Amino acid sequence: MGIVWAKLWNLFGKEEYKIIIVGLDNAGKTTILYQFLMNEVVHTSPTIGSNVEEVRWRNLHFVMWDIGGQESLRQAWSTYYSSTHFLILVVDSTDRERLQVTKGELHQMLEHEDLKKAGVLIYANKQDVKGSMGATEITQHLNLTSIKEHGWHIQPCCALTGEGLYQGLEWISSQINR
Ligand SMILES: Nc1nc2c(ncn2[C@@H]2O[C@H](COP(=O)(O)OP(=O)(O)OP(=O)(O)O)[C@@H](O)[C@H]2O)c(=O)[nH]1
Ligand SMILES: [Mg+2]
Repeated sequence: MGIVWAKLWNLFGKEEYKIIIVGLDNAGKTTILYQFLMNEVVHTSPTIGSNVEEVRWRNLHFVMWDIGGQESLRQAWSTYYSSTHFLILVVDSTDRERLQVTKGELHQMLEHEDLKKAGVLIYANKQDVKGSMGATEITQHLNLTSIKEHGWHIQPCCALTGEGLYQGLEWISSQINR
């Protein structure tokens, strides 16, 4: 009975999945959050602190935390980690110079006790910009193949058009239904 109940509970979207959206400032995190919420591009300014929204998609119910990425705010990221099911790392694919900084932040996060069980979705955002890096290049620079303790997936996207965003959620859904 317990299992049947749990499946029904899931079917009706009662279970909440906590997602934290991190990445350097200007990566497009807030733009992505509000694309999920409203299917539109909102005008953003740099996030100080965080935004949190409930996003329902199919039968899934997500609580998404979009956390400010400026350098001075990054040390506070860890206060958001507890009970996180998925980590979304947003990369500005035009920002070659700071990819090493992102790499450092990512690998440090993955060491954190509270994120031990979290799946990791990397959005290679801003694919609309000519000359932006593709998924293969970003995979290499972030050394994603060294991640063995977490399920991970990289998804190219453009937050302005929404292209690729739901393919990312498809991957999250596949991890939940495994
Ligand atoms: N060309 C292009 N611009 C984008 C894309 N996604 C976001 N932007 C722009 O990038 C800028 C920063 O986007 P935000 O969503 O505010 O970035 P953020 O990651 O939330 O930044 P912080 O809150 O400072 O951490 C805005 O001007 C967005 O319109 C994209 O896919 N393509
Ligand atoms: Mg923001």
